Amino acid sequence: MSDTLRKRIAQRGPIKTIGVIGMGYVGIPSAVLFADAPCFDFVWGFQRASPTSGYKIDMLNRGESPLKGEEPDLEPLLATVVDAGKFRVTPDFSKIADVDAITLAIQTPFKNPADLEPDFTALAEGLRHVGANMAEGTLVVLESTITPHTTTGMARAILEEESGLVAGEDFALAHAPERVMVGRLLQNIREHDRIVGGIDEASTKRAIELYEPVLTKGRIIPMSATAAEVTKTAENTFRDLQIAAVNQLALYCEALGINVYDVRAGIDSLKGDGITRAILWPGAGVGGHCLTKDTYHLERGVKLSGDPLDFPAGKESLYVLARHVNDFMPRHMFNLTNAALARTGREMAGAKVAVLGWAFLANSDDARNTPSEIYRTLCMAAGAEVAVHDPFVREYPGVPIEDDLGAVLAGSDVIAILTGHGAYRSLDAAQVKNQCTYGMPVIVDGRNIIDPDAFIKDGFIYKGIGRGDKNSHPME
Ligand code: SAJ
Repeated sequence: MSDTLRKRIAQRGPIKTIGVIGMGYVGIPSAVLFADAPCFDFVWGFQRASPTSGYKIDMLNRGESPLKGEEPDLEPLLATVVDAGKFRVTPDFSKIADVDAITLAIQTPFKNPADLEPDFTALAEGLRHVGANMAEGTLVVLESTITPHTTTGMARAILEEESGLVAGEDFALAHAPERVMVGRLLQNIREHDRIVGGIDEASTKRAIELYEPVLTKGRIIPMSATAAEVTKTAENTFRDLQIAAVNQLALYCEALGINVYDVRAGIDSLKGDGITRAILWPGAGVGGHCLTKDTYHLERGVKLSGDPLDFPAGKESLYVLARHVNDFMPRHMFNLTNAALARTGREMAGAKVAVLGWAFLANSDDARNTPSEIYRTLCMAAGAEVAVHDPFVREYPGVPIEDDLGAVLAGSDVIAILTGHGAYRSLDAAQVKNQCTYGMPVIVDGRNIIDPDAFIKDGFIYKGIGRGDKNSHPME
Protein backbone atom coordinates (compact mmCIF):
# COMPACT_ATOMS: atom_id res chain seq x y z
CA MET A 1 0.00 0.00 0.00
CA SER A 2 1.37 3.45 -0.98
CA ASP A 3 2.42 5.58 1.97
CA THR A 4 2.16 8.68 -0.16
CA LEU A 5 -1.47 8.00 -0.95
CA ARG A 6 -2.24 7.12 2.62
CA LYS A 7 -0.69 10.42 3.74
CA ARG A 8 -2.58 12.45 1.13
CA ILE A 9 -5.87 10.84 2.18
CA ALA A 10 -5.07 11.45 5.86
CA GLN A 11 -4.31 15.11 5.06
CA ARG A 12 -7.67 15.39 3.30
CA GLY A 13 -9.55 13.74 6.19
CA PRO A 14 -12.89 11.91 5.94
CA ILE A 15 -14.91 12.18 2.74
CA LYS A 16 -17.28 15.13 3.09
CA THR A 17 -17.93 16.48 -0.42
CA ILE A 18 -18.77 14.16 -3.32
CA GLY A 19 -19.25 14.59 -7.06
CA VAL A 20 -21.29 12.32 -9.36
CA ILE A 21 -20.88 12.58 -13.12
CA GLY A 22 -23.80 11.43 -15.27
CA MET A 23 -27.32 12.33 -14.14
CA GLY A 24 -28.93 9.16 -15.43
CA TYR A 25 -30.68 6.17 -13.86
CA VAL A 26 -27.48 5.26 -11.98
CA GLY A 27 -26.05 8.70 -11.14
CA ILE A 28 -29.21 10.34 -9.83
CA PRO A 29 -30.16 7.76 -7.15
CA SER A 30 -26.49 7.37 -6.25
CA ALA A 31 -26.05 11.15 -5.75
CA VAL A 32 -29.30 11.44 -3.78
CA LEU A 33 -28.31 8.64 -1.41
CA PHE A 34 -24.85 10.19 -0.86
CA ALA A 35 -26.54 13.54 -0.14
CA ASP A 36 -28.98 11.89 2.27
CA ALA A 37 -26.16 10.30 4.30
CA PRO A 38 -25.58 12.41 7.46
CA CYS A 39 -21.80 11.83 7.33
CA PHE A 40 -21.48 13.63 4.00
CA ASP A 41 -21.87 17.43 3.70
CA PHE A 42 -22.57 18.09 0.03
CA VAL A 43 -22.93 16.42 -3.37
CA TRP A 44 -22.38 17.99 -6.76
CA GLY A 45 -24.20 16.33 -9.67
CA PHE A 46 -22.36 16.96 -12.96
CA GLN A 47 -24.36 17.01 -16.17
CA ARG A 48 -23.26 18.28 -19.58
CA ALA A 49 -25.44 21.15 -20.77
CA SER A 50 -26.00 19.18 -24.00
CA PRO A 51 -29.07 19.71 -26.25
CA THR A 52 -30.45 16.26 -25.36
CA SER A 53 -29.74 16.13 -21.60
CA GLY A 54 -29.07 19.71 -20.46
CA TYR A 55 -32.71 20.05 -19.35
CA LYS A 56 -31.98 17.73 -16.45
CA ILE A 57 -29.87 20.39 -14.69
CA ASP A 58 -32.71 22.79 -13.88
CA MET A 59 -35.20 19.96 -13.40
CA LEU A 60 -33.05 18.24 -10.79
CA ASN A 61 -32.28 21.55 -9.06
CA ARG A 62 -36.05 22.02 -8.71
CA GLY A 63 -36.16 18.64 -6.97
CA GLU A 64 -37.86 16.94 -9.94
CA SER A 65 -36.64 13.63 -11.34
CA PRO A 66 -36.15 13.36 -15.13
CA LEU A 67 -36.29 9.56 -14.98
CA LYS A 68 -39.22 7.83 -16.71
CA GLY A 69 -41.32 5.24 -14.95
CA GLU A 70 -42.08 4.66 -11.28
CA GLU A 71 -39.10 5.00 -8.94
CA PRO A 72 -40.44 4.58 -5.39
CA ASP A 73 -39.20 7.26 -2.95
CA LEU A 74 -36.69 8.80 -5.40
CA GLU A 75 -38.40 12.13 -6.11
CA PRO A 76 -39.34 12.87 -2.45
CA LEU A 77 -35.78 12.11 -1.37
CA LEU A 78 -34.41 14.23 -4.23
CA ALA A 79 -36.61 17.16 -3.14
CA THR A 80 -35.48 16.71 0.47
CA VAL A 81 -31.75 16.83 -0.27
CA VAL A 82 -32.16 19.73 -2.72
CA ASP A 83 -34.21 21.73 -0.19
CA ALA A 84 -31.64 20.93 2.49
CA GLY A 85 -28.95 22.40 0.22
CA LYS A 86 -27.05 19.06 0.18
CA PHE A 87 -27.34 18.35 -3.54
CA ARG A 88 -26.98 20.56 -6.58
CA VAL A 89 -26.47 19.84 -10.28
CA THR A 90 -24.10 21.87 -12.43
CA PRO A 91 -22.51 21.80 -15.91
CA ASP A 92 -19.43 23.43 -14.37
CA PHE A 93 -16.89 20.61 -14.11
CA SER A 94 -14.36 22.88 -12.40
CA LYS A 95 -16.29 22.19 -9.17
CA ILE A 96 -14.60 18.76 -9.22
CA ALA A 97 -11.68 20.58 -7.59
CA ASP A 98 -13.81 20.91 -4.44
CA VAL A 99 -14.75 17.26 -3.98
CA ASP A 100 -13.10 14.51 -1.91
CA ALA A 101 -14.57 11.74 -4.08
CA ILE A 102 -15.96 11.66 -7.62
CA THR A 103 -17.94 8.83 -9.22
CA LEU A 104 -18.59 8.35 -12.95
CA ALA A 105 -21.94 6.78 -13.84
CA ILE A 106 -21.81 7.10 -17.62
CA GLN A 107 -23.38 4.78 -20.20
CA THR A 108 -21.01 2.47 -22.08
CA PRO A 109 -23.10 1.14 -25.01
CA PHE A 110 -21.69 -0.83 -27.93
CA LYS A 111 -21.31 1.21 -31.10
CA ASN A 112 -22.92 -1.70 -32.89
CA PRO A 113 -23.19 -5.33 -31.80
CA ALA A 114 -21.41 -6.47 -34.95
CA ASP A 115 -17.96 -5.25 -34.01
CA LEU A 116 -18.41 -5.57 -30.25
CA GLU A 117 -16.46 -2.36 -29.76
CA PRO A 118 -17.85 -0.51 -26.73
CA ASP A 119 -18.32 3.24 -27.12
CA PHE A 120 -16.26 4.73 -24.30
CA THR A 121 -16.41 8.25 -25.77
CA ALA A 122 -18.68 9.69 -23.08
CA LEU A 123 -16.78 7.89 -20.31
CA ALA A 124 -13.44 9.17 -21.65
CA GLU A 125 -14.85 12.72 -21.74
CA GLY A 126 -15.95 12.37 -18.13
CA LEU A 127 -12.51 11.08 -17.16
CA ARG A 128 -10.86 14.04 -18.88
CA HIS A 129 -13.06 16.44 -16.90
CA VAL A 130 -12.00 14.67 -13.69
CA GLY A 131 -8.32 14.62 -14.60
CA ALA A 132 -8.32 18.27 -15.57
CA ASN A 133 -9.94 19.45 -12.34
CA MET A 134 -9.31 17.03 -9.47
CA ALA A 135 -6.97 17.86 -6.60
CA GLU A 136 -4.46 15.56 -4.86
CA GLY A 137 -5.95 12.96 -2.53
CA THR A 138 -9.21 12.66 -4.47
CA LEU A 139 -10.94 9.27 -4.81
CA VAL A 140 -12.12 8.49 -8.37
CA VAL A 141 -14.64 5.65 -8.82
CA LEU A 142 -15.97 4.23 -12.10
CA GLU A 143 -19.53 2.87 -11.71
CA SER A 144 -20.23 2.20 -15.41
CA THR A 145 -20.08 -1.37 -16.73
CA ILE A 146 -16.66 -1.57 -18.36
CA THR A 147 -14.39 -4.02 -20.11
CA PRO A 148 -11.99 -5.70 -17.66
CA HIS A 149 -8.71 -3.76 -17.38
CA THR A 150 -10.38 -0.41 -18.21
CA THR A 151 -9.87 1.00 -14.69
CA THR A 152 -6.17 0.12 -14.56
CA GLY A 153 -5.78 0.84 -18.30
CA MET A 154 -7.64 3.56 -20.20
CA ALA A 155 -9.14 5.28 -17.12
CA ARG A 156 -5.86 5.44 -15.21
CA ALA A 157 -4.01 6.70 -18.34
CA ILE A 158 -6.49 9.53 -19.03
CA LEU A 159 -6.62 10.64 -15.38
CA GLU A 160 -2.82 10.69 -15.05
CA GLU A 161 -2.31 12.42 -18.39
CA GLU A 162 -4.88 15.15 -17.68
CA SER A 163 -3.89 15.75 -14.06
CA GLY A 164 -0.15 15.14 -14.08
CA LEU A 165 -0.80 13.13 -10.90
CA VAL A 166 -0.07 9.43 -10.30
CA ALA A 167 -2.82 6.94 -9.49
CA GLY A 168 -2.16 5.04 -6.28
CA GLU A 169 0.22 7.78 -5.16
CA ASP A 170 -1.54 11.14 -5.59
CA PHE A 171 -5.12 9.93 -5.98
CA ALA A 172 -7.18 6.82 -5.26
CA LEU A 173 -8.84 4.93 -8.11
CA ALA A 174 -11.50 2.19 -7.93
CA HIS A 175 -14.33 0.43 -9.74
CA ALA A 176 -17.67 -0.10 -7.97
CA PRO A 177 -20.08 -1.44 -10.61
CA GLU A 178 -23.75 -0.45 -10.48
CA ARG A 179 -26.28 -3.25 -10.01
CA VAL A 180 -29.51 -1.31 -10.37
CA MET A 181 -32.74 -2.26 -12.09
CA VAL A 182 -35.13 0.45 -13.22
CA GLY A 183 -38.13 0.56 -10.90
CA ARG A 184 -35.98 -0.41 -7.91
CA LEU A 185 -33.06 2.06 -8.11
CA LEU A 186 -32.85 3.25 -4.47
CA GLN A 187 -33.66 -0.20 -3.10
CA ASN A 188 -31.02 -1.89 -5.26
CA ILE A 189 -28.26 0.56 -4.24
CA ARG A 190 -29.15 0.22 -0.55
CA GLU A 191 -29.77 -3.53 -0.44
CA HIS A 192 -27.59 -5.24 -3.04
CA ASP A 193 -24.09 -6.17 -1.88
CA ARG A 194 -21.61 -3.66 -3.34
CA ILE A 195 -18.51 -4.87 -5.14
CA VAL A 196 -15.70 -2.37 -4.46
CA GLY A 197 -12.40 -2.83 -6.27
CA GLY A 198 -9.45 -0.45 -5.90
CA ILE A 199 -6.25 -0.41 -7.94
CA ASP A 200 -4.54 -0.87 -4.58
CA GLU A 201 -5.45 -1.41 -0.94
CA ALA A 202 -5.60 2.29 -0.07
CA SER A 203 -7.96 2.95 -2.98
CA THR A 204 -10.21 0.06 -1.99
CA LYS A 205 -10.26 1.29 1.62
CA ARG A 206 -11.18 4.84 0.57
CA ALA A 207 -13.94 3.56 -1.75
CA ILE A 208 -15.39 1.47 1.10
CA GLU A 209 -15.58 4.70 3.15
CA LEU A 210 -17.64 6.23 0.33
CA TYR A 211 -20.15 3.40 -0.16
CA GLU A 212 -20.62 1.93 3.33
CA PRO A 213 -22.87 4.83 4.55
CA VAL A 214 -25.49 4.29 1.83
CA LEU A 215 -25.88 0.52 2.36
CA THR A 216 -28.71 -0.83 4.49
CA LYS A 217 -29.03 -4.60 3.89
CA GLY A 218 -26.16 -4.69 1.42
CA ARG A 219 -22.62 -5.36 2.48
CA ILE A 220 -19.32 -4.35 0.90
CA ILE A 221 -17.41 -7.04 -1.04
CA PRO A 222 -13.85 -5.73 -1.51
CA MET A 223 -11.53 -6.99 -4.28
CA SER A 224 -9.17 -5.67 -6.97
CA ALA A 225 -10.42 -3.27 -9.64
CA THR A 226 -10.06 -5.87 -12.39
CA ALA A 227 -11.82 -8.54 -10.32
CA ALA A 228 -14.67 -6.02 -9.83
CA GLU A 229 -14.90 -5.44 -13.60
CA VAL A 230 -14.96 -9.19 -14.25
CA THR A 231 -17.55 -9.76 -11.48
CA LYS A 232 -19.95 -7.27 -13.02
CA THR A 233 -19.63 -8.47 -16.62
CA ALA A 234 -19.58 -12.14 -15.58
CA GLU A 235 -22.68 -11.92 -13.38
CA ASN A 236 -24.66 -10.94 -16.48
CA THR A 237 -22.77 -13.37 -18.69
CA PHE A 238 -23.80 -16.16 -16.32
CA ARG A 239 -27.45 -15.09 -16.45
CA ASP A 240 -27.33 -15.04 -20.24
CA LEU A 241 -25.74 -18.50 -20.17
CA GLN A 242 -28.48 -19.84 -17.88
CA ILE A 243 -31.14 -18.51 -20.24
CA ALA A 244 -29.34 -20.00 -23.25
CA ALA A 245 -29.17 -23.36 -21.50
CA VAL A 246 -32.95 -23.51 -21.07
CA ASN A 247 -33.55 -22.12 -24.58
CA GLN A 248 -31.41 -24.94 -25.99
CA LEU A 249 -33.39 -27.41 -23.88
CA ALA A 250 -36.65 -25.94 -25.27
CA LEU A 251 -35.45 -26.51 -28.83
CA TYR A 252 -34.54 -30.12 -27.92
CA CYS A 253 -37.96 -30.67 -26.36
CA GLU A 254 -39.66 -29.44 -29.52
CA ALA A 255 -37.59 -31.89 -31.57
CA LEU A 256 -38.38 -34.68 -29.09
CA GLY A 257 -42.12 -33.92 -29.05
CA ILE A 258 -42.32 -33.14 -25.32
CA ASN A 259 -43.19 -30.19 -23.12
CA VAL A 260 -40.13 -28.29 -21.89
CA TYR A 261 -42.10 -27.02 -18.88
CA ASP A 262 -42.60 -30.60 -17.67
CA VAL A 263 -38.86 -31.18 -17.99
CA ARG A 264 -38.12 -27.84 -16.30
CA ALA A 265 -40.34 -28.73 -13.34
CA GLY A 266 -38.66 -32.11 -13.15
CA ILE A 267 -35.15 -30.66 -13.14
CA ASP A 268 -36.15 -27.96 -10.66
CA SER A 269 -37.43 -30.64 -8.26
CA LEU A 270 -33.89 -31.83 -7.60
CA LYS A 271 -33.07 -30.08 -4.34
CA GLY A 272 -30.96 -30.75 -1.31
CA ASP A 273 -27.75 -29.64 0.36
CA GLY A 274 -25.36 -28.24 -2.17
CA ILE A 275 -27.66 -29.20 -5.05
CA THR A 276 -28.86 -26.43 -7.34
CA ARG A 277 -29.91 -26.17 -10.95
CA ALA A 278 -31.19 -22.56 -11.06
CA ILE A 279 -33.03 -23.32 -14.28
CA LEU A 280 -34.53 -20.21 -15.83
CA TRP A 281 -37.28 -19.78 -18.46
CA PRO A 282 -37.15 -20.34 -22.23
CA GLY A 283 -38.47 -17.52 -24.38
CA ALA A 284 -38.56 -15.57 -27.64
CA GLY A 285 -35.14 -14.05 -26.99
CA VAL A 286 -32.98 -11.91 -24.69
CA GLY A 287 -33.09 -8.14 -24.97
CA GLY A 288 -32.04 -5.21 -22.81
CA HIS A 289 -28.74 -3.37 -22.47
CA CYS A 290 -27.11 -5.64 -19.88
CA LEU A 291 -27.17 -9.26 -21.03
CA THR A 292 -26.83 -8.39 -24.71
CA LYS A 293 -23.46 -6.68 -24.21
CA ASP A 294 -21.78 -7.68 -20.96
CA THR A 295 -20.63 -11.03 -22.36
CA TYR A 296 -18.75 -9.13 -25.07
CA HIS A 297 -17.16 -6.81 -22.48
CA LEU A 298 -15.87 -9.90 -20.70
CA GLU A 299 -14.64 -11.54 -23.90
CA ARG A 300 -12.91 -8.32 -24.99
CA GLY A 301 -11.25 -7.96 -21.60
CA VAL A 302 -9.73 -11.43 -21.88
CA LYS A 303 -8.61 -10.76 -25.45
CA LEU A 304 -7.01 -7.43 -24.50
CA SER A 305 -5.37 -8.85 -21.38
CA GLY A 306 -2.39 -10.02 -23.43
CA ASP A 307 -1.82 -13.07 -21.22
CA PRO A 308 -2.33 -16.31 -23.17
CA LEU A 309 -5.72 -18.02 -22.71
CA ASP A 310 -5.55 -21.82 -22.65
CA PHE A 311 -8.77 -22.91 -24.39
CA PRO A 312 -9.73 -25.46 -27.11
CA ALA A 313 -8.22 -24.10 -30.33
CA GLY A 314 -10.63 -22.54 -32.80
CA LYS A 315 -13.65 -23.00 -30.56
CA GLU A 316 -15.96 -20.12 -29.68
CA SER A 317 -16.31 -19.49 -25.97
CA LEU A 318 -19.26 -21.06 -24.20
CA TYR A 319 -20.44 -17.55 -23.39
CA VAL A 320 -20.45 -16.30 -26.98
CA LEU A 321 -22.21 -19.51 -28.04
CA ALA A 322 -24.84 -18.73 -25.42
CA ARG A 323 -25.30 -15.30 -27.00
CA HIS A 324 -25.83 -16.98 -30.39
CA VAL A 325 -28.44 -19.35 -28.92
CA ASN A 326 -30.37 -16.50 -27.33
CA ASP A 327 -30.12 -14.36 -30.47
CA PHE A 328 -31.49 -17.30 -32.47
CA MET A 329 -34.76 -17.40 -30.53
CA PRO A 330 -36.55 -14.59 -32.44
CA ARG A 331 -35.58 -16.41 -35.65
CA HIS A 332 -36.95 -19.60 -34.12
CA MET A 333 -40.22 -17.72 -33.57
CA PHE A 334 -40.14 -16.82 -37.29
CA ASN A 335 -39.48 -20.48 -38.21
CA LEU A 336 -42.36 -21.64 -36.00
CA THR A 337 -44.63 -19.09 -37.69
CA ASN A 338 -43.68 -20.34 -41.16
CA ALA A 339 -44.22 -23.95 -40.09
CA ALA A 340 -47.68 -23.11 -38.73
CA LEU A 341 -48.72 -21.23 -41.89
CA ALA A 342 -47.46 -24.11 -44.02
CA ARG A 343 -49.88 -26.50 -42.24
CA THR A 344 -52.69 -24.87 -44.23
CA GLY A 345 -50.62 -24.21 -47.33
CA ARG A 346 -50.03 -20.55 -46.53
CA GLU A 347 -46.78 -18.58 -46.32
CA MET A 348 -45.49 -15.39 -44.79
CA ALA A 349 -45.77 -13.36 -48.02
CA GLY A 350 -49.02 -11.41 -47.87
CA ALA A 351 -49.86 -12.59 -44.35
CA LYS A 352 -50.92 -10.06 -41.68
CA VAL A 353 -48.88 -10.61 -38.52
CA ALA A 354 -49.87 -9.20 -35.13
CA VAL A 355 -46.81 -8.83 -32.86
CA LEU A 356 -47.87 -8.77 -29.21
CA GLY A 357 -45.18 -7.14 -27.11
CA TRP A 358 -42.38 -4.75 -28.05
CA ALA A 359 -40.70 -4.25 -24.63
CA PHE A 360 -37.74 -6.57 -23.98
CA LEU A 361 -39.05 -7.26 -20.46
CA ALA A 362 -42.54 -8.27 -19.36
CA ASN A 363 -44.69 -5.48 -17.88
CA SER A 364 -42.09 -2.81 -18.66
CA ASP A 365 -41.76 -0.04 -21.25
CA ASP A 366 -38.05 -0.71 -21.86
CA ALA A 367 -37.51 -1.73 -25.48
CA ARG A 368 -33.73 -1.58 -25.72
CA ASN A 369 -32.39 -4.36 -27.98
CA THR A 370 -35.83 -5.95 -28.05
CA PRO A 371 -36.04 -9.42 -29.66
CA SER A 372 -39.38 -8.31 -31.15
CA GLU A 373 -37.50 -6.10 -33.61
CA ILE A 374 -35.61 -9.09 -35.06
CA TYR A 375 -38.84 -11.05 -35.48
CA ARG A 376 -40.65 -8.09 -37.12
CA THR A 377 -37.75 -7.51 -39.53
CA LEU A 378 -37.71 -11.20 -40.56
CA CYS A 379 -41.48 -11.24 -41.14
CA MET A 380 -41.44 -8.05 -43.21
CA ALA A 381 -38.47 -9.26 -45.26
CA ALA A 382 -40.54 -12.35 -46.06
CA GLY A 383 -43.40 -10.18 -47.34
CA ALA A 384 -45.67 -10.05 -44.31
CA GLU A 385 -47.55 -6.97 -43.13
CA VAL A 386 -46.75 -6.51 -39.43
CA ALA A 387 -48.73 -4.61 -36.78
CA VAL A 388 -47.27 -4.14 -33.29
CA HIS A 389 -49.07 -3.90 -29.95
CA ASP A 390 -47.59 -3.04 -26.59
CA PRO A 391 -49.45 -1.86 -23.47
CA PHE A 392 -46.46 0.12 -22.16
CA VAL A 393 -44.14 1.09 -25.02
CA ARG A 394 -45.57 4.13 -26.78
CA GLU A 395 -42.87 4.96 -29.28
CA TYR A 396 -39.86 3.39 -31.01
CA PRO A 397 -37.93 4.85 -33.95
CA GLY A 398 -39.44 3.69 -37.25
CA VAL A 399 -41.95 1.31 -35.67
CA PRO A 400 -45.64 2.29 -35.23
CA ILE A 401 -46.79 0.81 -31.89
CA GLU A 402 -50.51 0.52 -31.09
CA ASP A 403 -52.06 0.40 -27.64
CA ASP A 404 -55.39 -0.81 -29.10
CA LEU A 405 -55.12 -4.60 -29.07
CA GLY A 406 -58.32 -5.09 -31.06
CA ALA A 407 -56.99 -2.90 -33.86
CA VAL A 408 -53.78 -4.92 -34.07
CA LEU A 409 -55.59 -8.28 -33.96
CA ALA A 410 -58.21 -7.28 -36.55
CA GLY A 411 -57.80 -9.29 -39.75
CA SER A 412 -54.64 -11.06 -38.56
CA ASP A 413 -53.46 -14.35 -40.02
CA VAL A 414 -50.77 -14.69 -37.33
CA ILE A 415 -50.62 -13.68 -33.67
CA ALA A 416 -47.09 -13.81 -32.26
CA ILE A 417 -46.56 -13.29 -28.50
CA LEU A 418 -43.02 -11.92 -28.12
CA THR A 419 -43.24 -10.32 -24.63
CA GLY A 420 -44.83 -11.84 -21.55
CA HIS A 421 -46.96 -8.83 -20.61
CA GLY A 422 -49.65 -9.76 -18.07
CA ALA A 423 -52.34 -8.32 -20.37
CA TYR A 424 -51.85 -11.21 -22.79
CA ARG A 425 -52.69 -13.85 -20.21
CA SER A 426 -56.37 -12.95 -20.51
CA LEU A 427 -56.56 -13.38 -24.30
CA ASP A 428 -59.84 -15.20 -24.99
CA ALA A 429 -59.47 -17.72 -27.82
CA ALA A 430 -63.01 -17.37 -29.18
CA GLN A 431 -62.92 -13.56 -29.01
CA VAL A 432 -59.51 -13.39 -30.68
CA LYS A 433 -60.65 -15.87 -33.36
CA ASN A 434 -63.54 -13.57 -34.27
CA GLN A 435 -61.11 -10.70 -34.76
CA CYS A 436 -58.78 -12.66 -37.03
CA THR A 437 -59.35 -13.46 -40.70
CA TYR A 438 -61.33 -16.40 -42.00
CA GLY A 439 -60.00 -19.94 -41.69
CA MET A 440 -57.42 -21.04 -39.18
CA PRO A 441 -55.34 -18.24 -37.74
CA VAL A 442 -51.91 -19.04 -36.34
CA ILE A 443 -50.82 -18.29 -32.78
CA VAL A 444 -47.15 -18.53 -31.78
CA ASP A 445 -46.49 -18.25 -28.05
CA GLY A 446 -42.94 -17.08 -27.27
CA ARG A 447 -43.45 -16.68 -23.52
CA ASN A 448 -45.73 -19.54 -22.41
CA ILE A 449 -48.55 -17.09 -21.85
CA ILE A 450 -51.64 -18.86 -23.27
CA ASP A 451 -53.26 -22.29 -22.88
CA PRO A 452 -52.54 -24.22 -26.12
CA ASP A 453 -55.63 -26.44 -25.82
CA ALA A 454 -58.00 -23.49 -25.54
CA PHE A 455 -56.73 -21.99 -28.80
CA ILE A 456 -56.40 -25.29 -30.65
CA LYS A 457 -60.00 -26.11 -29.66
CA ASP A 458 -61.14 -22.80 -31.14
CA GLY A 459 -59.54 -23.51 -34.49
CA PHE A 460 -56.08 -21.94 -34.18
CA ILE A 461 -52.90 -23.47 -35.45
CA TYR A 462 -50.65 -23.37 -32.38
CA LYS A 463 -46.90 -23.27 -31.99
CA GLY A 464 -45.09 -22.59 -28.73
CA ILE A 465 -41.43 -22.40 -27.75
CA GLY A 466 -40.54 -25.68 -26.05
CA ARG A 467 -43.99 -27.16 -26.66
CA GLY A 468 -43.01 -30.25 -28.63
CA ASP A 469 -46.10 -31.89 -27.13
CA LYS A 470 -48.46 -29.43 -28.89
CA ASN A 471 -46.62 -28.12 -31.95
CA SER A 472 -47.91 -30.87 -34.22
CA HIS A 473 -51.43 -30.96 -32.78
CA PRO A 474 -54.28 -32.46 -34.85
CA MET A 475 -56.19 -29.79 -36.76
CA GLU A 476 -59.69 -29.28 -35.34
N1 SAJ B 1 -35.23 -13.67 -20.02
C1 SAJ B 1 -35.56 -14.94 -20.48
N2 SAJ B 1 -35.67 -15.95 -19.58
C2 SAJ B 1 -35.43 -15.74 -18.24
C3 SAJ B 1 -35.08 -14.44 -17.80
C4 SAJ B 1 -35.00 -13.42 -18.70
O1 SAJ B 1 -35.78 -15.15 -21.67
O2 SAJ B 1 -35.56 -16.69 -17.47
C5 SAJ B 1 -35.11 -12.58 -20.99
C6 SAJ B 1 -36.09 -11.45 -20.73
O3 SAJ B 1 -37.28 -11.67 -21.44
C7 SAJ B 1 -35.32 -10.25 -21.27
C8 SAJ B 1 -33.86 -10.62 -21.05
O4 SAJ B 1 -33.82 -12.02 -20.85
O5 SAJ B 1 -35.56 -10.11 -22.65
C9 SAJ B 1 -33.17 -9.93 -19.88
O6 SAJ B 1 -34.00 -10.12 -18.78
P1 SAJ B 1 -33.42 -9.79 -17.26
O7 SAJ B 1 -34.49 -10.25 -16.32
O8 SAJ B 1 -32.07 -10.33 -17.13
O9 SAJ B 1 -33.42 -8.20 -17.18
P2 SAJ B 1 -32.20 -7.21 -17.43
O10 SAJ B 1 -31.60 -7.40 -18.76
O11 SAJ B 1 -32.70 -5.86 -17.08
O12 SAJ B 1 -31.11 -7.69 -16.34
C10 SAJ B 1 -30.90 -6.95 -15.16
C11 SAJ B 1 -29.47 -7.14 -14.72
N3 SAJ B 1 -29.21 -6.21 -13.65
C12 SAJ B 1 -28.10 -5.44 -13.75
O13 SAJ B 1 -27.32 -5.51 -14.68
C13 SAJ B 1 -27.90 -4.48 -12.65
C14 SAJ B 1 -29.24 -8.55 -14.23
O14 SAJ B 1 -27.95 -8.62 -13.60
C15 SAJ B 1 -30.26 -8.95 -13.21
O15 SAJ B 1 -30.03 -10.33 -12.85
C16 SAJ B 1 -31.64 -8.82 -13.83
O16 SAJ B 1 -31.83 -7.43 -14.16
C17 SAJ B 1 -32.69 -9.22 -12.81
O17 SAJ B 1 -32.53 -10.36 -12.30
O18 SAJ B 1 -33.61 -8.46 -12.59
